[in-house]
Amino acid sequence: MNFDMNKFSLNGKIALVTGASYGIGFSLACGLSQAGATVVFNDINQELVDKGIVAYTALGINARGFVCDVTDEQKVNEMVSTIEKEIGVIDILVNNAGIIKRIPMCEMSAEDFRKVIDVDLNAPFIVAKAVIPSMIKKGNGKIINLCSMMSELGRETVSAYAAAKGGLKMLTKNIASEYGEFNIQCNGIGPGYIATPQTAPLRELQEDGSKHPFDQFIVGKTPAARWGDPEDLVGPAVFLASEASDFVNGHILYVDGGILAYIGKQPK
Ligand code: NAP
Ligand code: GCO
Repeated sequence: MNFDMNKFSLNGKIALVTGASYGIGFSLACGLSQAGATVVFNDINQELVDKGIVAYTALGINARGFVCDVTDEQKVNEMVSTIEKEIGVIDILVNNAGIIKRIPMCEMSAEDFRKVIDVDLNAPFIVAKAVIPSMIKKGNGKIINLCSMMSELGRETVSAYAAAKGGLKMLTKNIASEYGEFNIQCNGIGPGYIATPQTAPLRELQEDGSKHPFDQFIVGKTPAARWGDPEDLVGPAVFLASEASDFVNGHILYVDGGILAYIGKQPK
């Protein structure tokens, strides 16, 4: 056996990362680019896309950005067909765009609940549906869905997010089941608690300068004893985007510093 290490390379591949002006999406797109891929991203408004372009350019990455709300099926279809015409068929889709609303369930409006489901579950369906036909014609494709600890666990205030991310885990397995025969692999990355703007409210310092109680709670729950960094997700994403993972399908790769393996600190 002589394993070809070039299977980890993304040279010649085109990757679309949704919601990737900053945060996890930005880091993943940078990693895919550093592994050889041409990167395309979208975000919800022009200001964010411009901010993303400046950040990519500063790293020497020539990324093309689109304004596109991933919940809008017509806009998504238009964006995908423009990418296919002007850049090429999308080989790698990373469904990263997501939102969270932290509201106790009985105080949450049905409208807020639907909004979270729309962005975190319906949108990955819409974007995947838009890219799969050309992947089938081309004979290969990789879809990576950003799942969560909440694909497995619940906690106070995140009912809609947990429902969406649990659903996204099953959408991942279903895409793998339905399109695996066309050499399309659909896997999830389940990040642990990662320091990004989305989790900033959980890490704010208290008035007396002490750490937020949730911050201390997460560090205690994580065998690695720290928050994750978006960079921690890059290696797993490059692997799942590359030919090295061609027989990995419908898997959720938890990148959580060990949270899901851990029963919690034992009393002293
Ligand atoms: P983030 O900092 O909030 O970034 C999410 C990005 O998605 C933002 O640029 C956001 O734009 C964009 N977005 C939101 N709604 C959109 C829409 N309808 N269309 C297009 N773009 C949209 O989040 P993050 O922490 O980087 O998380 C990225 C993904 O990883 C999410 O799916 C999240 O649920 C998941 N995740 C995060 C963590 C964590 O600990 N941070 C852990 C597990 C999973 P706006 O700025 O306008 O909202
Ligand atoms: C929360 C957090 C989480 C994380 C992440 C965990 O309020 O509990 O925001 O849900 O962002 O998804 O994996």
